[in-house]
Parts: sequence; structure tokens; C-alpha cells
Amino acid sequence: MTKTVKDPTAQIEAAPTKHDGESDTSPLHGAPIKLSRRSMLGTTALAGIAGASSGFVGGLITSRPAHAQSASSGNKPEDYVAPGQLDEYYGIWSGGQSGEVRILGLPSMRELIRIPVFNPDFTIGWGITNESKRVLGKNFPPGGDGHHPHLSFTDGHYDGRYIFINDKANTRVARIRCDIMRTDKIIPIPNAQSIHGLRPQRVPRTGYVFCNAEFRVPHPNDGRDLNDPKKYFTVYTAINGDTMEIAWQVLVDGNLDNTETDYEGKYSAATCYNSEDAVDLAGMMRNERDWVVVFNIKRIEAAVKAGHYKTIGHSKVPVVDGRHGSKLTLYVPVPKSPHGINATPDGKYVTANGKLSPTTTVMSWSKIDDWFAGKLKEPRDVVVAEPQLGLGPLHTAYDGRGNAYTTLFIDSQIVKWNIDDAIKAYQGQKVNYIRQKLDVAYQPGHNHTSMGETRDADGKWLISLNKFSKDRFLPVGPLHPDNDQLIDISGDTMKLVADAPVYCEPHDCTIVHRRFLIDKVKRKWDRGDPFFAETVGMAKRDGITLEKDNKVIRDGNKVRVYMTSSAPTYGLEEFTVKKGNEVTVVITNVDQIEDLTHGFCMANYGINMEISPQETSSVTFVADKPGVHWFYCTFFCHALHLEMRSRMLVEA
Ligand code: K7E
Ligand code: CUA
Repeated sequence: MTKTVKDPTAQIEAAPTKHDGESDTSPLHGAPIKLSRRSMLGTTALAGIAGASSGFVGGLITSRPAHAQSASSGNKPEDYVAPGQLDEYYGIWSGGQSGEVRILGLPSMRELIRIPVFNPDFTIGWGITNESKRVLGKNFPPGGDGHHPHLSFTDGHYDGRYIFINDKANTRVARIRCDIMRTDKIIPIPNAQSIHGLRPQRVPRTGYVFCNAEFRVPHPNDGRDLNDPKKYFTVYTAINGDTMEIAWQVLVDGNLDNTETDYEGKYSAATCYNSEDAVDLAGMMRNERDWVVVFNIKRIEAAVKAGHYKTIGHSKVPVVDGRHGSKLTLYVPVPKSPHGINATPDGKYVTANGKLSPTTTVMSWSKIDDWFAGKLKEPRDVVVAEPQLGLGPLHTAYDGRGNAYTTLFIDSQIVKWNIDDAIKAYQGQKVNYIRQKLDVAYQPGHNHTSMGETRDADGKWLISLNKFSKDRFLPVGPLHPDNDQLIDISGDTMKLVADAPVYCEPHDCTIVHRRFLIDKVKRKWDRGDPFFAETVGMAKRDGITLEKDNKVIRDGNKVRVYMTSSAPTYGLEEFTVKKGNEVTVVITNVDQIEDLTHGFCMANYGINMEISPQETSSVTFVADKPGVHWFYCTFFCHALHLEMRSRMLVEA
């Protein structure tokens, strides 16, 4: 992954946002706030914006020339990581429509590895090996649309156990083990369509993994009520992160978009952009306010325990009713089609970003406590600020020093603002809460600060995940890469440091200081690893010791071929099967040396797999082509790597 040097176009716009004299009193809450002309877009204007085909993006972006000048001053750029040096941070990147997760090093932005999750991958044989098929399931769809990768927590800190990610395309949630950086569970979510928002419980630990079903559908969705949208619903889901079983679901009003959890283990919350229950674009934008749904975890658990739930269709998952009027939920009206929802690392607040409103709504967790305790009258009483930030606020990240950084999709900027000052302004004080606006290239969706979704927010780096790169890179055809920009936020002003093109479309990422992961990551496999335990069990039943035996077991039409790999040879120089045999090849890499990976590719059989040091990998196929088939090692492992090959003889 390449990067460019400092961007001299990085602009610091004089704070605050200009108020150009239009003085509407905000219709959105009681506190009178002067809104600029640009502030509230009417539905008509929004419809124009939402019409992607209208080319609004091209219209709104001022195309800047690429500045590929070198850092001739001799100063090392802030993101410089010398050859042989390790990055300070791991970046956990969603791979978007690729269905994978990518691990980057920060600040260098070097891509380190890819973790296939919902997608087949020929490099390691994901979707080919038996071990990966056990994770993917038998008839796995060809891919997935991952948006939100998040690590597991213990007491609000990353604990280095798991990464969880959603699949919007096929309504699933996956878990990746951090120690081997490999997907170990994928589960479908019942009673739902299109899992979008996802967040692991922070406190006391993960615990639950909360996820949002975005699309409203009939329940059960089996052909009934097809054209009766009033009978469509969606659900909020809590997964047990340890077992990857579904704990419970909550029926909600409206749809669900993004979700977030608190720092006390009491609540989670989700944004809703379609309170109208509409099935068309104009309808979904009709209301000036949609809402944030807050879920009271203890009350939901109690309701499930007391049996106050139903089940839907064939699913046995308890579904409690959290629609309007329920004691389990709180619906906070929030302008307008809110999208990203992000808790502050001090544990006090959660912000919902307006998307179609220039505002972000700041809610207080302790006021949410008060509301559930019956001490507040109106749901809006939990709101403590609603700063006006700019056009198209989507996601907010924090530096742990009281500042927030919100992406402005339409303005193509990141706005830095101060939370306490925004609260004072909401109370009527004359304070300027905007600290800086920085142009990004172009149209940011998510952003993320280093450690910013944990108690350990360190305020060093900010990533802006931009949806468009336009002119920033060499042209590579009509499909452009996205542009992830690295921004130094350690000082008083944000400084753009690097451009990093990425294959589309990583919606989201997390930035983890290496101290939380580096010692958890294994450099070679344990022979007892559960990832291939089932294969080990099969070998045991065949009387095979995987680490030393090279043997062919014939079992009717089934043939099991066990062999070792040790640079530069396989344990067997040949094996013979009959046409039509179902062949399982099991290879154990007995090499002990770190990084000494072998591969197994069967020529003309569409098979490749990786076998890293001390790993056992297996693959099953039907020997349907008679003749000589060489199998060879695909990972360069030795000076005689090309010679690391043997034969499968298939008798006609
Ligand atoms: Cu904003 Cu799917 Cu997180 Cu995209 S979502 S940007
Ligand atoms: Cu083994 Cu190349």
C-alpha cells in the first residue's frame, strides 16, 4: 500500500462555522440556536442530494490537483516507519464488499495481512479446506459485505481475544480469533435481514455482541404480508460473544442503522433513519426527526427470564417487544435520519450524527439512567447538546482530551469540536465549540481515532475513510480506490499526513495500540489448536499420528491421504486413487521455523491451501479426472521450493 507525503492543501478553516444571518430558531429542540442558511435542508433538497445519479458528488467536490511533492525538507513525515521497524498500532480494517478483514500497520498504513471472513480466498484456501468449510457452513454464499470490525472488550479496554464483524449482504456475524487472526465462527441472524451496525459490549466484558438488522421485513419472512409494509418489523440482536449463540432479540419500531454500547454495561443504543416505516426514499426522509433507541439490558434480561417473549417461525430465539410504550426501551427523537452513534471514552455521553441534519445530538448516559428511573418527563430530556457542525455528519471519534471529530460527508471535511463547549452552548452560553475544519479527499464516511472507542483513547491518530479518491492516485480504470487518510491529531490542530488508497469499500476500522495485541498473536500454531481439532480427531480414529505418519487409508470409496510437509518435501512422493474416489488430503507442516509456510496445490483441481508451521490443513475432493496430477507447494519455502512436488495417480 503506497502513501504520499504531507498534503500542502490541508486547510485550517477559521472556526467557527459562519452564521450568515439567517436566524431560524431550531425546530429541533427547545434551546434556541441560530441556524445558518445551510443548516436545515428541506426534504426536496435532500431528495436531490439523495439522488446519487444526479452527480451531486462531482458537483460538490472541488477537485484539487494531486500534490505528489516530496518531503524535500529532510524532515521525516510523521507517519515514517523505517525499514525493519514495527508500527506502533494495528489497524483493523473492514474489507467492505470483499468480505474480508485487513490488518494494517499504523502510522505507516502498510497492509500486513488479509483475513478472509465471508469470502473465499485461494491464497490460504478459505472456502476450500475442510477447516474453513466448518466455519463457513456447507452452502456458504460467495461473499459478504462487512462494515464494522470491533474488538472484544474487558472493562472498557481491548482484551485482544476477538474481532467481530457484520455481514450486511447475507445477515450474518463473524468472529475472528486474534491469536491466529483467523475467522472461527460465522452465524446467521434469524428474524432479520441485513445486519449492519455491530458493537461488542464494553463492560463488564464482551459478553454480548449487539447487532442491528437494518431492513424491515414481515415476521416470519416466508411469503406472507409481502406488500403490507405496516406488518414489516426489524429486530435488535444480542449475541453471546463467547458461544456465538443468540441470547435475545428486541422488536423495535422503525429500522435500525448503527449501534453503540455504554461504559457501564447498562445500555446499548441504535440509530433509526426510517421512523416513517416507508419503503421509498422520499418517504424515509419525510420526518424532521427520527430517533435513537436505547435498550435497557437488565430489563430485557429480566423480561426474557420471566418468559415475557415470543418466538418467530422456526427460530427458538426469545424476542421481546421493545416498541413504543415498552419499558425495555427509550426512543429519543433525533434529527434527521441519524447515522453513526459513538460513545465518548470518558463514559459520559453518546452522540448520534444527524446525516441529513447538520447537527450531532449528544445524550448523557446518566440522564438516560434518570429517564428509566422515571425522573425525567420527555425522552428529549436526555439530550445535553446538539452542536451544529456542517453538512452530512456521519460518524464521530474522540481523542480522550474532550474533543470530538465528526465526518461531514457532504462538506467533505472533518470537524473537530469540543464536547463541554457544545454542552455550554446548548445551555445558552455564548461559546464557540468548533475547533477546526479540515478538508479531506473526498467525502468521508467513518473516521476512527487511535484507541478512541476505549477508555485508553490516546488522541494521536485519526483516520478518515473517504469514499472517493477522484484525482488523488494514478488512474486505474473506472472503478477508483477509496482513499483512507491519516491525520495527526496529537497537537492543537489536525494535520493531514498520508493518503492510502484501498480496495473498496472499508466502511470502518479500529486502531489498536500494539501493546493490546502483540503478545497475544501467535507466530506459529499450537498442535492442540481447536481450529483443526476435528481433523486431528479423524486422524486419531484412523490410527494416525499426524506429526510423523505418511499413510493412505482406504475406506470404501473414500480415501484419506495423510502426509507431512517439511521443506522441501512432502512426506509422500506419490499416492494412487481410483477415478471417482472421494479423496481427503491431510497435511501437517512439521517445520518448526517461524514463517516457514508450505502450500498444497493440486494441479487442475482448483485446490490450494496454506499449511503454516505446526498447522494441519485438509481438503476433500472427488478424483474425477484420471491421469497424473502433480501437487506442488505454493509458498516459497526453500531453495528447492520448485522441486517440492509429488504425484497423485488417478486410475481410470
Ligand atoms: Cu456509516 Cu455501514 Cu458504518 Cu458506511 S456505515 S459510512
Ligand atoms: Cu514448501 Cu514451498
